[in-house]
Amino acid sequence: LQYNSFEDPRCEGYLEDGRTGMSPSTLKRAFLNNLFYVQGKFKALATPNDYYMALAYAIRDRLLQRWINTAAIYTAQGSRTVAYFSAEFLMGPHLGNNLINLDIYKDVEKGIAEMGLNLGELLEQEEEPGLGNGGLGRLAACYLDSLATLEIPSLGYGIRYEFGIFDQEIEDGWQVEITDKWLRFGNPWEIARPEWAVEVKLGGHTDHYVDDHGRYRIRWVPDQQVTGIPYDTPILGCQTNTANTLRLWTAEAPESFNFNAFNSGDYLGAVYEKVVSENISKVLYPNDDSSQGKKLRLTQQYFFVSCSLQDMIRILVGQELPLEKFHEKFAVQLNDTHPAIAVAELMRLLIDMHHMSWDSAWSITQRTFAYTNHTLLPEALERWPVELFGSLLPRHLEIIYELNDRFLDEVRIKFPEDDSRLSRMSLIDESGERYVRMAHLACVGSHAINGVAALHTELLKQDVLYDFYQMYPGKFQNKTNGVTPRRFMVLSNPALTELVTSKIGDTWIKNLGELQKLEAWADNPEFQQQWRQIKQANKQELAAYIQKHNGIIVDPNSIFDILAKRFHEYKRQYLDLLHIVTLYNRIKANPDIEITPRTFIFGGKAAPGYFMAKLIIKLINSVADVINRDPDVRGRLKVVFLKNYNVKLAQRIYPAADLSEQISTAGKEASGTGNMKFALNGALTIGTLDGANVEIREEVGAENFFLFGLTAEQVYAKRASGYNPMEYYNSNAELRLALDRIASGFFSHGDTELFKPLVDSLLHHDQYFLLADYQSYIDCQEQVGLAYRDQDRWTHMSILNAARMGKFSSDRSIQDYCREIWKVEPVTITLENSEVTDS
Ligand code: KOT
Repeated sequence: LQYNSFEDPRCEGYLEDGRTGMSPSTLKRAFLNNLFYVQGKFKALATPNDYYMALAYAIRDRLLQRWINTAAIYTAQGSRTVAYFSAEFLMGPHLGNNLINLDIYKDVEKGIAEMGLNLGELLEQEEEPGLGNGGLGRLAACYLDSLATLEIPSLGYGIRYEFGIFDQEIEDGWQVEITDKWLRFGNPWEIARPEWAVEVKLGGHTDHYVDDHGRYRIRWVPDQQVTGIPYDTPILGCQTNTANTLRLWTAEAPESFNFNAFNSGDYLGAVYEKVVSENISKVLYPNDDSSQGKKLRLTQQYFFVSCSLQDMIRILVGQELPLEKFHEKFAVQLNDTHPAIAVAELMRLLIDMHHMSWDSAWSITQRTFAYTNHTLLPEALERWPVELFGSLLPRHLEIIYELNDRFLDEVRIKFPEDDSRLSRMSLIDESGERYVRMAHLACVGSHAINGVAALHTELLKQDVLYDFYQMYPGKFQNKTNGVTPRRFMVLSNPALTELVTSKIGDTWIKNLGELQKLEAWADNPEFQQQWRQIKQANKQELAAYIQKHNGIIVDPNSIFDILAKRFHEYKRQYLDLLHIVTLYNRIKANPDIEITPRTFIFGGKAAPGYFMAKLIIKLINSVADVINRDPDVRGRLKVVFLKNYNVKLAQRIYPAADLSEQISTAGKEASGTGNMKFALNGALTIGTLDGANVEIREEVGAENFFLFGLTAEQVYAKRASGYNPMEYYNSNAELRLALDRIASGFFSHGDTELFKPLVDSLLHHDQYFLLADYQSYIDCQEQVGLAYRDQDRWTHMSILNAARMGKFSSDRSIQDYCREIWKVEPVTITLENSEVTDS
């Protein structure tokens, strides 16, 4: 990283410049200049948002030289580039992260304080860009951070949703959704690039004809056209000059398309067309791990994929490279099947628009794409009714049919006389209504297919993608997820960062494996005490937040037992509730019973149409209302639901957690990444052998992990042999009491109907094996309570958990992708290279 300042010894030889200098005095001047010239305010009139904006622009100025140099050097060198295609990027606020990656957080904090302001309060002003639902979108954001930090040429491509994930309010215990107007006050981090707009066709039909040279050709005659405008955001790496680009597309009506309507005087008709076009990038679909088959959703997917591929061809041509080198210039990662239509779109662009032969186009396509699968849930596997698909993308449907014919021929050769295999593997599901299977398209069109944790990849091979594994064993790889320690430790847990750095230096920030050196301190009484004090202070901060937002007073000496993630039945928030109700029942039956005091904290959103998930939120709030007011449990149990769980709130929660709940049904959670963020901040995990929990436990040691529940294999066996949840209900008195309490109306003012769907679903179906795992979970929680009473032992375990998180840095994940899938190398960015820019 280079600094332009006379005062800073790190920047000998560089010119202090009002726009790029990082000395405290220059930063202060830039801040006040922006307040005046950009916000049009002086201090007496400025709002906190004006101050935030002034600082954001000052920091953006410091990114620009790096950003421009990065682009210039990549262009000059024609660098091989990763394009990460994702319908979601859950970035979280930019300002704090940029201060960390520029390594000027403390200087800026001090400078801001000298002006009588508080940096923390300014950071709070930033509306977070919530352009994702949860794990999948946040993973994309962590990966962009690591790509920049590792100096890998890369672009993130996605959609600039006008409304991101909804804001969650709680009214009478129920979730209420409010639109997320994140762009209301402007977005200082993006720059529109209308000069790179592209056109995207939709609908209509295809024309087969013979051209002037007697060649057979196909032309797509659309009935609608939209314009994609790119908006670029710089993604700065940590302590490096590399600033990569996140390029998000907005849909607009093309200026010329409705010329006829305007000319014929149909003004309102023409404006209506404009509104329809702009709807495409209007709102993020709020479903996590499920797919609804809506046409607008397919339109969004196709829109951003087509914009991005056309943009990449523009870049290639701009570098005077032939189209035959597309796959040498770009490695495209498909973040699940949301962008999988790219396989057919690249074929169309190469064949129809650039007149390439089918075989050449197919070879380039397969060598370009790689596909990451993020889910084992059948309801999340995307399929589109053939009719809907053909009405939007008639040419792509033809291409997919042709691909399918050729692919099924290959299958026939490898597995002769096996019709059922052909119908299982076909790109078209013809078992009933006909569907296009996007996962199959992604598998056929990619040279690499990966799961996101070791167990998940194994289950893909054995089950969901079994036929494809038999067909193409060499394509399958595992890439265990990771998280960025910059946002989820350095930025969010400064006190712990400082303690760690005081012992082992600061190189762990870019080389997380070095945390292992902390093991030497795990039993040092003084270190243990410092570690505990920091956790305690973080818990006090969260307690203050809870008091402010929920009006509930919680005890920072109690176990902070936290479950924070999207609401889904497979994630089993309800199992956590059964534990709470069980403890409550024990206290009611025996008021003197000894129980380690706990604060149960929940956070998470439910998909607006997911009735059961929303009812579970209502049940948590109802149980909280009763327990928090009952004098019998005072000082022992508290239950808190924190509304509107998002990246900002997650950054407050992880540092304050003692216990991380990772309790999904084994075989259902592909990986999980919250599990990694909690452990990195010193929380212990109670969890099943699911997703990345398996690897976390391997790393931290079985003795430092609270394991319970059936294995994935046992779950399958139980399902196969006929699972009867009622047996557990009948034979387990405490379980029966807990369920009866909920059914009885005890938590619902006597209403026995309200929670009936929840109780009935457990007793009669229990798809996710809560009752089968109940006793094991309760017993394990008993062990947690006991362990917490021995604070030295607990602290020892907590230190070892953090110390052994090295594997779960997204830097490690990205290095694995670079080496084993993308075959891409770092490019060093310097600032003094005046050959490429006039700096
Ligand atoms: C959503 C719709 C369709 C297919 C997959 C999803 C999906 C999967 N959304 N989020 N995920 C999560 O992705 C994370 C990152 O890999 C995983 O850690 C997590 O287990 C998935 O549930």
